[in-house]
Amino acid sequence: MKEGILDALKAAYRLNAENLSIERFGSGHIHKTYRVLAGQNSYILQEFNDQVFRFPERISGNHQLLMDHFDPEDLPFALPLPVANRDGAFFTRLDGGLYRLFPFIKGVTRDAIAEAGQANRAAEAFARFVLVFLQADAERLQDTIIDFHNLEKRFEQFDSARRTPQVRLDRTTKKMISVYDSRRDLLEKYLNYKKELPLRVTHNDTKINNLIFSENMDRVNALIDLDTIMAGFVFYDFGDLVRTVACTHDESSLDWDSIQVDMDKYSGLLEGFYTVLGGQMHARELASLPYGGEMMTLIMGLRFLTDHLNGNVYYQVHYPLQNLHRAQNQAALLDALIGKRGEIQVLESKLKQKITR
Ligand code: GN1
Ligand code: MG
Repeated sequence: MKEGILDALKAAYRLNAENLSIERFGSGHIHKTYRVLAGQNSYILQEFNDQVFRFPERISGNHQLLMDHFDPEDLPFALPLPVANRDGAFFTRLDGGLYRLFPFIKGVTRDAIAEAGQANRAAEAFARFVLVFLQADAERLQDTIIDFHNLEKRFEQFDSARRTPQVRLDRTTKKMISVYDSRRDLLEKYLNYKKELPLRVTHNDTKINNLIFSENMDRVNALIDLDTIMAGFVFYDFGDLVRTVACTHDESSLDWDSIQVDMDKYSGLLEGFYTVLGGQMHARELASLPYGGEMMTLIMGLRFLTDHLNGNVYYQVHYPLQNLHRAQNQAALLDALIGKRGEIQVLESKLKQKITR
């Protein structure tokens, strides 16, 4: 954090405290996040990544649109929006960077989850988010990142990165290129769903560390990282949860040879979505959920590999090969998910019977 930022921040948000203290916080890959202590008060400060989010005003516009149509009382957890600065704005330009301040919500975040009950609570929270806005006209939301989950466009970006790689194509990189290349059958499915499913208000970044749980993990206190709320398919939100919860190792693990699907947690997730959204969505939407697990794992792996080929220009990395390793990890998870299609179908039938009974 640059010198002088804290003083500027104090002025911009009229923070009445002698001393501010600040430390890095969380494990997000895009913005730089800090926890700020200002006397008795605690905040989250974010150095906003406007290379990734090129239209910050669209984020505020989307949030405004949703707040106009929805009553926070309808959700059993908080959706923390930024604090307005002394000019009434949600973004503050300080020394060339763009910053936001959020109220600090007490609780814990996790990159992985310990048991199926917690998976179920996480899924119910994300499903409730979709449910609350189900009647909203999702197409009035603006795209805060264009083609964010557009699998076709992500394959095009991958193809273009392959043509002009910024890194040496060693054996592993070549192997990963061919692994991801061979998954275009999932793109065909995507294009079919695109023709038939309705767009909903979706969160689009439902990785598990975007929930704040109570200390003992028995309830969800808040749903965070609201920048990617846009029109999307419900399977995106189910899918990113599968990717980050229903696996035996999280996306940063290097032990990809041991990655398996955790079927108890998977079942907890599916049950959470069925319980909240089962009677509310079209049957085809409900049936598309398992595809989301595969598609979101594929798209993240593809984006990690593309970023590796581009020389790590998008995601924050702790070491040069990290994006390649993330792509290897996601490829293994995708394999494991595809291997579980039969078991997942059995699970779906059971749950369907349960909700129609
Ligand atoms: C990014 O910001 P964070 O870490 O929650 C990314 C997601 C990916 C995720 C992979 C705006 O999310 O799409 O799923 O990393 N967000 C953006 O871990 O690209
Ligand atoms: Mg995050």
